[in-house]
Order: sequence, then structure tokens, then C-alpha cells
Amino acid sequence: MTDMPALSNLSAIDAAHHLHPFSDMKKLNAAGTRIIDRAEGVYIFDSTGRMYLDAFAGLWCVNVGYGRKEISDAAYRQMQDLPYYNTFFGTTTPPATLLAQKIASHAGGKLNRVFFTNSGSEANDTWFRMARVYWRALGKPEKTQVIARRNAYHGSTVAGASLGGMKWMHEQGNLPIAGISHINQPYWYAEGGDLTPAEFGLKVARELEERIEELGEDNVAAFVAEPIQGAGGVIIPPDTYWPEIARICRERNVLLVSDEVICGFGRLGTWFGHQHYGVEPDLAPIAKGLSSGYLPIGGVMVSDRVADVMVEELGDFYHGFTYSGHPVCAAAALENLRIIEEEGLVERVRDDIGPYFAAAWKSLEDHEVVGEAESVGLMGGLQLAADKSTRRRYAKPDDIGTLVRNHCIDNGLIMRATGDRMLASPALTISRAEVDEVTDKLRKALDHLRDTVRE
Ligand code: PXG
Repeated sequence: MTDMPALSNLSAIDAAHHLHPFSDMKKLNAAGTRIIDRAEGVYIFDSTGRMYLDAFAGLWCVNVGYGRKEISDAAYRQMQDLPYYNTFFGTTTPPATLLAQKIASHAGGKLNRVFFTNSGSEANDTWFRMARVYWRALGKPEKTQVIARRNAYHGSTVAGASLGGMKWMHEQGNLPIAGISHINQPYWYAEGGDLTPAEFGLKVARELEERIEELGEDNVAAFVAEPIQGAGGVIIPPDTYWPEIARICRERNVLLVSDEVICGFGRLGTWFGHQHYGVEPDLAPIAKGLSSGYLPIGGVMVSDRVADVMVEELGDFYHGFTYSGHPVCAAAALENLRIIEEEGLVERVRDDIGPYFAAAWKSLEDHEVVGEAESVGLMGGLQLAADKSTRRRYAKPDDIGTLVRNHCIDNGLIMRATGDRMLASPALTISRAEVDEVTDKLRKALDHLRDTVRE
């Protein structure tokens, strides 16, 4: 790039002009931003040349790893042929159509159609409107209420943040908007009390049935959940949870929405997270791994049940984005999915690197500050505990998680902490040696916590 100021100046320019997402800008400006300017495989490099193993795949998204020239070539070619055209007024572009077909081919079952968006947040706003127009088209306009979960994350748009169950997000925007309510999450370690995980899974699933009773079945449009909560802390539900949720949605005639933004595209060793849990959603927002983050693109996978009504009964759906099905993003996504297929990355996670990661991650459970270390595929959540025998947590969970995370980063490992849980979600291409590097560095950070904090 010409005209690029010296990297050393970027921090000051950033502080002067750039407001970052989910950031305390005063603190960030004082500390200075870390400038990332290069990446290869599972490693990222900062402007001082330091290398970090990115155990978080960017933001849960770089599923095929960094530096895939095939994807940039595909985007470049598409940009030269047709950089943009819309999908609104009776037109489409080859990549948009072929991508919809490709996604449907992996969704299996009845998710045969896709509506494109630019992000996971927009995907959640989109199904939220779809669910309501679906019931309206069926002559049930009063079926509008949506049930979601506490500590869920579904994005930062007004509907996305409302569907999410993050209290501090609600407080900043007078959210949730009307028509959305929340039930408890299947977080056994923190909230399961004396119940076994299996009992607790059933108990919190049945809160859905109770809420439907309270609201009245004729008023409830949909229930939404992530197969495994991501930003909420990689909360892996007990095995009893999902089948019971699916039963309730089926019997109560409520649409089941599986938010696949993180769990989709191989993360759990299946193409989509709901396949891991053996349930069939009616709607499924997607993003992130769809393009491995190389370009922004998302969408909603729509089942025949909903699509048939939209196609046959609805007429116009007054909804869409200038860049719905953007040809360059779609071309990049197609190439990304080709790589996942050709390299067998979903099978690799299921049969090879996923089990290897699971054993390495689980081995951290012998550490005295670890309450549990669980994973599915390449998605791991590790619970820090002040007293593992009683499941007692540290008094200041955010500080504890941040301490461990910062130790990891200082030692060349990018991890994410949610409160007192450590989260990993590396590229599906990570090698065994690189998995060992993740757990070795995390173990050192756990030692640091044990040696510096007494409670
Ligand atoms: N649904 C889920 C399940 C997500 O994880 C979104 C929707 C929204 O997607 P977009 O593309 O609009 O960001 C997400 C996004 C974190 C973190 O710190 C997680 C997300 C985004 C940013 C940060 O864990 N997830």
C-alpha cells in the first residue's frame, strides 16, 4: 500500500478517529490498540512482528485458517467479472444462486432455501420478521411473541440485541423490544444446584413449555437458541436439553430457530450445530464460517415448512439488504465451502482433530483452578473455580478471566474470556502440535492464576 502511515503512528490515529465495538474507549486509548497486520494458518502477527496462535479463529469465524489464496483469487475474479449486482427486482447473480444451492446441500433435511444478509445480526433480524410473516400468512397474526434465553448472543442490531440475553446490552438501549422474553440457559455448572446435569437440562428446557403456557400458545411465534452458546461462555447443554426443546416446539406449534452463526460450518464436527444434537430447526441464521470471515456474508436457512408459505401464500416479503447475496462475498463463500468439502474439514473435526482437542482440553481439568473443561468439536469452554470440590466460583469472575486471558496473550496465545470461563474456537485446520501449544500456554496461565490469586 502507498500512503500508509508508519504503523507506529496508527495507534494515535486510531485513538483520534476510530470507535471500536464492545470497547471502553477511554481505557483502550490509554492502553493503545494492538495492530494486527498479517496472518497465516492459525497464526496472526502484530505490527511489532510478534506472533500469536489465534485459538479463537478471529471471532469464531476463520474456519479454514488464514492465508487461503484460493479465496482471495475467487473474490478477485468475481470483482473483475461483476463486482456488484442486486437480487431485488427479478435478477440474481451466479454466485448468489450457486451458494444458496451449496448451503442447502449441506443442511440436509428440509432447510432447502436461503435468504442472504451481510451479518449474523441481520440474519437474526431477518428470521424474526420471517417468523411473524409466516404466522400472519397462515391467518394467525397474533402469533408474534418470541422466546429466547438469558446470556444468549444473537447480535447487536435492535432485534439481535433484544433476542440476546445480555442484560448490560439491554440496559444501554431500552431493550428488549416488545414481544421478546427470556428463559434460563442450560448452564449446569453455575445454575444447576444439586440437580444432575441430565435433570437440570430437562428442567430448563421445560421452562420453555411454562413460558408458552403463560403467554398462550396462540401468541408464540418462535423459540431461538444457539446449539451451544458462544459469546455467553461456550455453555454446552446437558444431553437431555435439545431433544426436550424440540419436543416442546413440535407439540406446541412454535417455530424452532437454531442460531448457527458460530456452530455452523464444521465447528462441532457436523455441518451445522443442530445436526450434532439431532434436531431439525425451522429457521437457522448463519454467518461467520460461511465465508470463514474473508468477506462479510450471512443468511437465514429456511425450511420447506416456512418457505412454502412464503412462496405460496405471502406475496412480497418487504425485507432485504442492498448487499443480500453480494456476488463477491458469495464467490468467496463458495470457494470457502469448496475448501471445507475438499479437505474434509468437517470429518476431520469429527474424527481426528476434534477428539484430539477434546482430550487435550479435558486434561486441564486436573488443574486445581479448573472446575470443568468441556468441548464439542473445536469449541471448548473451561470453567475457572475457586474451589472445584464445591463448584465455588471466584468472587470477581470478570477480573479472573481477564487475568488468565491477558497472561495467554502476553505469551503469544489469543483466547477469549467470558467472565470466569475461557473459550477456544480455533481454525478447523489446526494441527495437533498447535493444539498442544494452546493447552500448554493455557496451563501456564492457569498456574499464574493459582500462584497469584488466593480466595
Ligand atoms: N449469533 C451468534 C450466535 C453470534 O455469535 C451473531 C449472531 C451476530 O453476528 P454478527 O455477524 O452480526 O456479529 C453472533 C456474533 C464474542 C463475539 O466476543 C461474538 C460474536 C460477535 C462479536 C464478538 O464472543 N458473535
